[in-house]
Amino acid sequence: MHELSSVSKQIRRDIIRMVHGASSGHPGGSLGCADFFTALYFKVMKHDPSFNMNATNEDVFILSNGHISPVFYSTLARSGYFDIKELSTFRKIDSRLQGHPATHEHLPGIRIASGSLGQGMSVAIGAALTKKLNGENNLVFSLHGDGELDEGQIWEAIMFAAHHKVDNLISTIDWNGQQIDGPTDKVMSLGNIRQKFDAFGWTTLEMNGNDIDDVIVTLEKAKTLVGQGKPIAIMMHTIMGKGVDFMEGHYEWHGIAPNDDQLAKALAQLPETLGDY
Ligand SMILES: Cc1ncc(C[n+]2csc(CCOP(=O)(O)OP(=O)(O)O)c2C)c(N)n1
Ligand SMILES: [Mg+2]
Repeated sequence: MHELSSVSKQIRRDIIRMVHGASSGHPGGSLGCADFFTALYFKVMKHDPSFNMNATNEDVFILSNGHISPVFYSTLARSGYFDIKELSTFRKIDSRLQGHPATHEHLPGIRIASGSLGQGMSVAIGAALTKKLNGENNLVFSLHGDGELDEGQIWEAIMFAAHHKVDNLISTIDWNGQQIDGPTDKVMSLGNIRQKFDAFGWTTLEMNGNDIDDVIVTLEKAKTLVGQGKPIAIMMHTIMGKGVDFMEGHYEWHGIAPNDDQLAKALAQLPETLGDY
């Protein structure tokens, strides 16, 4: 797994440089999910960087918590969807790398606009049902924030997916316990979300989202559970801001950019492994 850890290190470095370069963006959730994105795009998912919006005969990934666009854009660029140089345009006027992903910009790898929380589960279910209708065996993966679960549409979709046996869908929840204004327990307590997904009729798994080996093993295990009549949810424990000591576990880093001093301190902890953009 040595190679993959150098990918996730570079992605973390890209995230910090992109958000600093724009003086805005969301480093916390992005850093926390860097190992998940690395595992998914560099190991687990069958996908084609030449990119076709129809997504036939390949797996599909839907990012529902669109504010963590820095980790998504870096992963796509590092996987060959577009030139890594374009990462320098993040959040700039006329860039294809908008603060929240948008299909209007035609950035390869972006399949839905997201950022308005709560919608991605419904889209992922629609994509999974489409694959079934077309007789395709490929899978749909999705990612959601834990704070995002405060949205009612999510629970309607979860109920729908169980009823309609959408068993080619693997949805992951970034269970970092933080959201925009504070810890999720303080803003609106979620209780035990694994038990909630169980009660709604899903098959559930749990993993350490900052241990790339565990992420790969758990996602591969999830793949063995498809086709059994139930959608699959993975509760992913992560640390907001993972990889930068002064950001770790602090909701304040949900959506602010590091200043020049903080940039230097952060980059000192994140060595350049694959070459900066
Ligand atoms: C429909 C909707 N309501 C509110 C917001 C504002 N908002 C952006 S991110 C966020 C918190 C999301 O928390 P979580 O999904 O846990 O993300 P994390 O902070 O862990 O990255 C909120 C409330 C939004 N983007 N969309
Ligand atoms: Mg969260």
